[in-house]
Amino acid sequence: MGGIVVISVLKYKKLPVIWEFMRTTNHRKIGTLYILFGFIFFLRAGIDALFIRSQLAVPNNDFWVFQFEKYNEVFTTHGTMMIFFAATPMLLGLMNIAVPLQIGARDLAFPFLNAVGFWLFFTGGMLFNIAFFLNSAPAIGWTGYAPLSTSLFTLGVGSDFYVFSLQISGLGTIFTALNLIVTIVRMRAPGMKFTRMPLFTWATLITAFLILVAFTVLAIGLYLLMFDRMFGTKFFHGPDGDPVYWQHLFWIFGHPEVYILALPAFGIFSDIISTFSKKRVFGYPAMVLSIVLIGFLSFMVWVHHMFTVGLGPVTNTIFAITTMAIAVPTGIKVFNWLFTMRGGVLRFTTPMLFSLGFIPSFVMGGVTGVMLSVSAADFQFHDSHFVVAHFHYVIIASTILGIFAGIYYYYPKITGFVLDEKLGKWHFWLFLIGFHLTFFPMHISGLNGMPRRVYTFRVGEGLEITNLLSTIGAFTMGISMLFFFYNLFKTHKKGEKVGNDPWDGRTLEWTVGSPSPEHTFTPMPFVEETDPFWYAKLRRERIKTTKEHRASPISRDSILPFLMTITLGFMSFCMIYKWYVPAIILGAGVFSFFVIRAFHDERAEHYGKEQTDDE
Ligand code: HEM
Ligand SMILES: [Cu+2]
Repeated sequence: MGGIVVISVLKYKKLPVIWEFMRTTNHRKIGTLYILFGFIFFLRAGIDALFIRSQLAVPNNDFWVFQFEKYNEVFTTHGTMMIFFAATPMLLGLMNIAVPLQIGARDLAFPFLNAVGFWLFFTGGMLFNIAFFLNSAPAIGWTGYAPLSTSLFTLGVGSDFYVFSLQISGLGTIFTALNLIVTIVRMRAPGMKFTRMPLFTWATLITAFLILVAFTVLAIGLYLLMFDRMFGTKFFHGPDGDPVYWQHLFWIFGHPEVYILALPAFGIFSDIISTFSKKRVFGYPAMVLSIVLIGFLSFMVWVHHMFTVGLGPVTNTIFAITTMAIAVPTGIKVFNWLFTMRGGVLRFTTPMLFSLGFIPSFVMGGVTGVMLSVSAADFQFHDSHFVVAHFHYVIIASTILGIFAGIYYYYPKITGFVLDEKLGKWHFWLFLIGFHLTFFPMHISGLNGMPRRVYTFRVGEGLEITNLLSTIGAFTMGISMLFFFYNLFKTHKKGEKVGNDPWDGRTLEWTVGSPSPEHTFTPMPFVEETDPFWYAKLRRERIKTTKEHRASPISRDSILPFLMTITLGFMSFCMIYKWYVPAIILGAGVFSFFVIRAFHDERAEHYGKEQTDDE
């Protein structure tokens, strides 16, 4: 993969473009980078999934090297990469691209910080991937359960790679969340009240708050684990430590994390379903309220991951009830999506198909979720493939279908091209069919006793057919991705650019050029209702604008974010191998970049000009 990139870069002499993207602080370009690298990591984790499924295709299988300890490494890499380095960043990318445009802002509130956030994710992702090439991939599951993850049981550096790469990329995620909160609260166009904000922006706002709390808890957990592993503390093992403490910290982060993945997708679906039904979203206040409620409840349910730990029936019952409660706001949203389509003028474009595929698939994941929330029943389901089926139904139906819907929908805003619809439909149908074929049989394997995280099964356990079907389904999903690649290739080859508004959109992002220019919204739009662009078009008017000026963020190129984070990456690498002297030197380097930044403002030469016009 890297080789192909390097060769094509050298061949087409794209070095100036790379240099440009390394220094950019523009929200569209950073969003593009997020999606690009998130996607590369998605492929890597997807290939891991195919290795897992190849090993599990038939009983007593001995596929290449992917058994025993290697199997542990593969599913750990798969899970960790999918959650932290594929799903989360691709969503952050879509937010970066769409949110400023949806609210009529020029950029995120802190463009420099935005670049730092992206490069932290990039550095974390690279660090995690390097482990594989040093034959030190972590093998502790994406949950890093103690005491397995402590130095008592994993002596090698694999678990340290897990700790440091998640710590670094998590920091970037926190920065970006802060940035999004300030942007949405402070940078909205005049008249865009909270009650007029598009739902993707609403979902982003709530998600950003979840990130702020959840990723902070993760950071604390990872620090403690780092101390346990490197400096001999005993938070999670030994007579005074407790592995259950890790589980609490991890799941206080981990459960909200699944909503950090789901809520933005809900927002994307709401906007898309409304656009392609030519109707306002049904029950806007209920939609917003249910996002808020889901966000709040997501912090009240973490113990449903720990029903079998032995916290007692009272605790289990309380958390069973709070878990079931989440079904209520989720159900409200499902009905509102259906009512939005009712009586609408439907257009079955690719983004719409991905949104429609989401609804029944997600409901199926929700149903098994309610089953799992019954704490007594969970003793049967726990750590079986039933759980694997459940969470893939939820995550893939919401996050992954949402990301694809978002990529097809916003592709014109990113590149100026609309992706080919016919190939898009092939991609959608093969992906959806492959998805159900992979994961539906896993419910049955799970109920038949197939444990999670175990690399094989025997003949005559009633697991042969379901596993074979799952493997065929997984490869069908793999094949569907080839249609996506061909689509990218063909679309760019054909090279037909589109105008501002290829989908007949409703919100402000469709009033600016495709791809979105670096300087938008001068003069500033003035918003008087939800879906302002749509109603302006109905009245055959232009969007109202205002002469007033308002301080707006200025994005200016700077290589500092890249240097800071790469140095931090090298420092972490030295820490992992306990090379403390170079680590301290590199740490001083990171600090000095902060000092340079404090005394140097890349926007300096621009001050005073900003109010003029064309900029
Ligand atoms: C694209 C097709 C995918 C396939 C075929 C697939 C397959 C699998 C399988 C078979 C396992 C169980 C491994 C085991 O317990 O031994 C697994 C685990 C997991 N998958 Fe996926 N998966 C896919 C996509 C995803 C996506 C998109 C995400 C999240 C965004 C994801 C997140 C996870 C997580 C968190 C685990 C748990 C890993 C662990 O136990 O440490 N997967 N996957
Ligand atoms: Cu949960």
